[in-house]
Amino acid sequence: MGAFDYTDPNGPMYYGGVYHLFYQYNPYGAVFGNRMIWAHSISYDLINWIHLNHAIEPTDPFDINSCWSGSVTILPGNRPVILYTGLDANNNQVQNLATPKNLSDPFLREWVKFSKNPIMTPPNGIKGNEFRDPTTAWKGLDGKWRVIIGSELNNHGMAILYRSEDFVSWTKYQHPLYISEETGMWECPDFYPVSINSTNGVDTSVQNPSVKHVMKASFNSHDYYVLGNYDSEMERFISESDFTGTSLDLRYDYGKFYASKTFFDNVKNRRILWGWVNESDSTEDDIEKGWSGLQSIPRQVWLDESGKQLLQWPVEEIETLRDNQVSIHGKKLLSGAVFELSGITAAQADVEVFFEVPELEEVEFMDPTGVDPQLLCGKENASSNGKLGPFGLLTLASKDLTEQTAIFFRVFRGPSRYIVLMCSDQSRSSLRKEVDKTTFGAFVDIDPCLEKISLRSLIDHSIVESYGGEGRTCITTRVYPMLASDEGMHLYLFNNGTSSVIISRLNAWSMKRAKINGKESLRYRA
Ligand code: DQQ
Repeated sequence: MGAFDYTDPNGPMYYGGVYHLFYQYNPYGAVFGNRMIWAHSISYDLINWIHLNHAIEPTDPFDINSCWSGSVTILPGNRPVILYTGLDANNNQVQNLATPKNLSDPFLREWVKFSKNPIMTPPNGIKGNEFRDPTTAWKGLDGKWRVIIGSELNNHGMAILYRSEDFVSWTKYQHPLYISEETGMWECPDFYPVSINSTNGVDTSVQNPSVKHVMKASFNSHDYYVLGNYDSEMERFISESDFTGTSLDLRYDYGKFYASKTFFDNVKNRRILWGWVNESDSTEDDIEKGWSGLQSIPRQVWLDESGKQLLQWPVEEIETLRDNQVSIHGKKLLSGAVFELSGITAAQADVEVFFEVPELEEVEFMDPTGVDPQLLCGKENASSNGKLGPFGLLTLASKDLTEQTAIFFRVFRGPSRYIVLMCSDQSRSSLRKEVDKTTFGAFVDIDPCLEKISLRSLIDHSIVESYGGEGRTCITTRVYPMLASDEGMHLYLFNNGTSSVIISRLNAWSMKRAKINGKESLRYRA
């Protein structure tokens, strides 16, 4: 096997009965390199994949130093086009167009670069290395196309807006669609509508009173989003809050998840989100193992009923990998309990559990104002007892628990309501010293008086993707257990709080391996 680096998802789409995913890829090395390309894989079900030849590689003056991130837009007549960032011969970032050579090939194996590339170059006042990552374009009510490009000016991250009648000649609009007050350079922006009263997704061009818009930007190693309204006449996105780059912002994921991108799947009427999950080990480790970087399990994304945040859930197709199942109903986890969930493969599993917390009265008080939940999770880790919590899962654990990745909750009484904290504690995930074991954490917007506290974790050797509160808070982590071999991996439920909690319902499955190029895939074992 050669050495490969996989990073940002690019241009996801559904075309001709096939899901397509392109992604940033270095065919020459295990880590990011100076000739990144667009690799291309296809799938009928978002789970089993076939790798095709690379779609776009550096060949011309307008992309000779790399083909960086971008998006697909499907033009009327079902004609997909790629907009991507090229690093030109002077290492300036420019936007280029490519179209399929043969539209009747559902695999869209070959792509042709437009002869008049580049179609956008860094505008006056914008640095040549701060102009990248075009979004999927949308069509305004006036019939013109719009697209945004990530940039920054005087340390204000922004989305530069371009408009076009024909998708070929683009004019920069007089002002950006959005400028943030607090952030630096924006990478991989995403801008799309979500229904106010339905979990269905909508096409990127939809503009009507039944939608809100999401603006996502990647910076400070995280994917942040704000909700708001798109005023197409004024060409402004009016956000309900601004990006601050702090723990106050909404994020798709409070662990490892970056440079993500959504697309509208018109077959199942849903919007799907892909994100890049990077490594927590060192560059030297990546070179030794010969690869780095994963794509998340694709997630369906929609607006929560409250209108205040998005919800995310693994696409339903992941359930086709479920194998033998274990279930639990109404089991009490006493203070100090560590209960092994046997009967499934702990190294590769899908677990969904609902906790009931009957003893709410005496929980500790916490005023969340100014509290950074990630720091709180680091301080109050999985072994530090509270009243209600920590309780949750010990994943990828060795039999003696020397190695364990704990995903857990704590409940506090706040000034006006209960507060639920969700943590992913990597501090004991591996005996290896050189890996980053930062603990992650975030609040989950649920009231435990009214609903059970749920956790779904997708576990696969070196990755745990966790969904708290039925998709309100997501945390993805990469871990590298040493002691726990496949057979020696264990999965536990635990309660280190002084109060009991009840597992009102648990379903867990061993997961089969997905097929890559028709064969069972390699495991994500580091
Ligand atoms: N990765 C790409 C850039 C993008 C960055 C290069 C984000 O286009 O800004 O591989 O991870």
